[in-house]
Amino acid sequence: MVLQRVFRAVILGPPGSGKGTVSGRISKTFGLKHISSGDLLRRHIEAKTELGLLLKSCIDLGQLVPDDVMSRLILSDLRATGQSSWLLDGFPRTVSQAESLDDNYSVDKVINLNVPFQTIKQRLTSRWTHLPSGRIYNTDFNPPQVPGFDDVTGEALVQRDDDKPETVTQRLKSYETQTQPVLEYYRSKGVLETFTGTETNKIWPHIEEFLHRRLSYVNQKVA
Ligand code: G5P
Ligand code: MG
Repeated sequence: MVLQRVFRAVILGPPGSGKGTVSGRISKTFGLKHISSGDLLRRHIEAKTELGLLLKSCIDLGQLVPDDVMSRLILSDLRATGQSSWLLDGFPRTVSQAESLDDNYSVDKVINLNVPFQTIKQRLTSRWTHLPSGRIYNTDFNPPQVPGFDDVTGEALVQRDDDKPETVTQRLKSYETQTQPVLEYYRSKGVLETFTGTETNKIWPHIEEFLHRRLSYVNQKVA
């Protein structure tokens, strides 16, 4: 689908709810640029800068990075993408971040993945990631062709340090206290769309249909 107008969306959901997996499908099907806050932070950590060390200390504890640091990083990334359509994955995660985003951009739709916490805990311990691209695998759900190696580049996959069970528990707590209020924030603005389930393959057709309808409406309004 070729978009005739800029379309900007956010994907929300607890850790491990499938935001990265669904974002990959949305960006492939609809051509939105996928911007993941977690991938952005992990690239800073890989670069071993002073900022990277500060970020790692928050992430490894399952705590959120301070709002001012996070908003500055994401907004500068968004400015660099210019006038394109995008899908933000993992940002905003607090009401203060949502307000900074609103001060700079208008968000057309927010996709909320509502997946039970019990389902999530099992998934994260079997996740493998290709850090440079952010490609995600799972030994049960979508295993790589060769165990431990990326399908596209053949490079080694790693397990994220914050996928240890105790850190996952802390991440879920941060989600409940700090991120759930963001759902209410967007609900009151009338842009929130929630998709509930335990399997990405069952949730995905509903999201795809919703975006097809929504994006053809955007194009009709432009024509
Ligand atoms: P991240 O990197 O944004 P989280 O915690 O929000 O991390 P995460 O863990 O990346 O979210 P996800 O993207 O929602 O999860 O899920 P995913 O990777 O697609 O799927 C999880 C696993 O399940 C994968 O292995 C996938 O293959 C598998 N899977 C998917 N669907 C199915 C299915 O149907 N069945 C099965 N069996 N498996 C499936 O943030 C990390 C940290 O960075 C900081 C925080 O410290 C955060 O904890 N951070 C921020 N701090 C402040 N503000 C922000 N805005 C921040 N953003 C990041
Ligand atoms: Mg992710």
